[in-house]
Amino acid sequence: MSVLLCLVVVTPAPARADNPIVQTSYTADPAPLVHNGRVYLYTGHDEDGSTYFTMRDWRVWSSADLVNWTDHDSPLSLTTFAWASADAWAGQAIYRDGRFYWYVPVKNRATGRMAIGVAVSQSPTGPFQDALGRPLLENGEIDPTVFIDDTGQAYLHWGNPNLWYVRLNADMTSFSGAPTQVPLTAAGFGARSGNPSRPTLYEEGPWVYKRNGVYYNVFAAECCSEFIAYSTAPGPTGPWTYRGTVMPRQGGSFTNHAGVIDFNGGSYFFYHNGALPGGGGYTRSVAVEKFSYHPDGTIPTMSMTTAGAPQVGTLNPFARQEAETIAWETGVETEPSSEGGMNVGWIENGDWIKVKGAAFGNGAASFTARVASATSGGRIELRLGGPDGTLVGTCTVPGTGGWQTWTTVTCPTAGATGTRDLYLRFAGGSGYLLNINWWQFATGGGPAELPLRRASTLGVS
Ligand code: FUB
Repeated sequence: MSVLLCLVVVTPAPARADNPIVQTSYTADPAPLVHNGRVYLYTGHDEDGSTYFTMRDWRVWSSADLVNWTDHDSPLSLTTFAWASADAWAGQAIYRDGRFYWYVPVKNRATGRMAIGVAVSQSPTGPFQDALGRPLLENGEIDPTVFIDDTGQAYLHWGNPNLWYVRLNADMTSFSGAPTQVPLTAAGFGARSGNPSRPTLYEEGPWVYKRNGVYYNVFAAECCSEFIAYSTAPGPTGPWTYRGTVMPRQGGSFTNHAGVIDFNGGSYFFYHNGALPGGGGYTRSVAVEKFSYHPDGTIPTMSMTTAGAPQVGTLNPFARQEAETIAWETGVETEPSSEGGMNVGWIENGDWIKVKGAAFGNGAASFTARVASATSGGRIELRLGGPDGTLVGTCTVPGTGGWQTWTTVTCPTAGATGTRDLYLRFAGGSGYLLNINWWQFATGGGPAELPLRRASTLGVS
């Protein structure tokens, strides 16, 4: 019996899932972009309860560590394109000369056909404007992917059921020459049987990039369900050679869609599945895996996991952190904040937010949060290791008279040392308790008190 008890005590708790990346809404068609030490993740947005690809806007998320993701809301929607009527489907954003260009497929109201639009912004998180006021190009096909070769020449590939490319001009909003069709051969894209109108595995969702002198096209293959496959080429326009499977058919969504980056010395594969509660083919969620290219540059076959990528570094809890920076959550949602950015809301008793790998070092002495409540408030319990983990502090939030009427609360903390997963667990009565905009730990009495402490330390007070 004592041996059994001992085993129970020392058995570590199972690792908590961090995949899919976002739980506050359904996301699809990931397009990651590395910029200034962060990964910006551009996604589509499946409406709750959707029974078709009913998609009206796109979303942006960002992360410095690939596990804690910050919500940047929706800086691009169908309404950005006055000429678009529906179908905010799979796109990709890229940076060039101080601007971010986001290429997306949408339905052209005037023609009823799918067209490619381009939106532009000076910030990776928008807001984005329609760069042209009309489609960049239109041939009824979808899923643009963009890359800039070492020569400076940019290429846009897209297509379903065919595969096309154009050479973009340096302004990124016009192109030279006519759209060119890539020959879909069995050697280039694998053979499909039983479908004479689609003789190769190529289906849609190309992701074209260059790495170590090799051009890659990672694409959704052979609907339905799709798997992810890839081809390589010695040049940006081919000739392509089929290389095999990147990710088999898995995950409860009949589509999949790839995005591939290198970040901080690692390689990462983004995709989508139907893994969230209520998830499926039209309620998808973006997830990520870390992988290593084989020495010859080929891509290993990988499976979907619930663990996701390992954290790159740690999160600094002594720097102000947006409440909408989340590794995992249950019960909460996000919304635009009157103070800028987003806040977390719709918080009820028992809901929680996980922030992974918070580096407390020698210890935190206090916790400060920016909060609001139109009711009588509640409590923020600060726990380590799990939603029921060690309690290191409790902050009481009063009613403030409105969900966007913000005040700052500070409470003492004890026992938060080392690098731990932090859980903000919310407690109180029934109904919605409070909103939270940002939070920050301090080694002393709280951020507001730090200047005073410094002054008294210097003998100035
Ligand atoms: O999200 C709508 C469509 O589903 C995308 O354009 C395709 O790539 C597929 O994922």
